[in-house]
Amino acid sequence: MGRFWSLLFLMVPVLGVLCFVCAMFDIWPMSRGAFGTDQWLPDNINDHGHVIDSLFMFILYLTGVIFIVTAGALFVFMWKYDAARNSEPVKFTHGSHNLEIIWSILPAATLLFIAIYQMNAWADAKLLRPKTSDGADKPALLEVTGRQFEWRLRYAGQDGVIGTRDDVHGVNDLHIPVNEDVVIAIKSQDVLHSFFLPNLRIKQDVVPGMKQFVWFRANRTGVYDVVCAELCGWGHYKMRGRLTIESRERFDQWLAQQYQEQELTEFIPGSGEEE
Ligand SMILES: [Cu+2]
Repeated sequence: MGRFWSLLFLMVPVLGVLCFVCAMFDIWPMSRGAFGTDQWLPDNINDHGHVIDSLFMFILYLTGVIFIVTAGALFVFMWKYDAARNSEPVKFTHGSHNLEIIWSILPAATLLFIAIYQMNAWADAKLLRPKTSDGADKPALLEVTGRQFEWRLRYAGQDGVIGTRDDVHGVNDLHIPVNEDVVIAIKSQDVLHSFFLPNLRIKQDVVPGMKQFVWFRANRTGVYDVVCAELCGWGHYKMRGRLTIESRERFDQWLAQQYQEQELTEFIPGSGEEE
């Protein structure tokens, strides 16, 4: 019976690794093409996206190797020390100081290495905010507010300042100009959300009481997903929007049109329309 269990446990790394390989190289035997061409990472359309992707792959390979080694060792020990075939009773020891030191230092050194290795990626995503021509921080094109269960958008409008009379408001319909550094201010109105633009490799927790900034440079036009990546309540699954990346001209047209439509229904105090 012990042999059965050791073989069953061996199936975990074998099937696990097989699934990864099939997904990465798109070689599912039965469903080829059924999920689109690539079943691994979504298309990267951010100039800086490859930094995140290579970091992801590096950590995946590292943890993959450790997973295969530990799962393989588990199999070998279960196979070799099967109780049905070993009449000698088990001997217990009080452990080994050397082993303890080795398996504490190895993971610590690995984590330290990853922490140093990813510093440029972190700086790129969190510290080096795009600048304007005079060296100041580039202002946000819009502000995104997460709330259960939608993304509220507020574009700066003509004056380029958020929080003024000409702001353009929207919900879940995010438009961004292509080939430009774009800064977005994000905040939450209620609980923890996570602002996730998979194709731009942007994912940032949105924390109540905190205003944060994300930035990217999209290099391809098209329609993509905006997703919430934090389990934020019963309606979390439907907290998604649409990201349209378009040329600067089309973006300006769209924004002007949104503004006009918004003005049509604007309540103007003192105009007598309230009666
Ligand atoms: Cu959410």
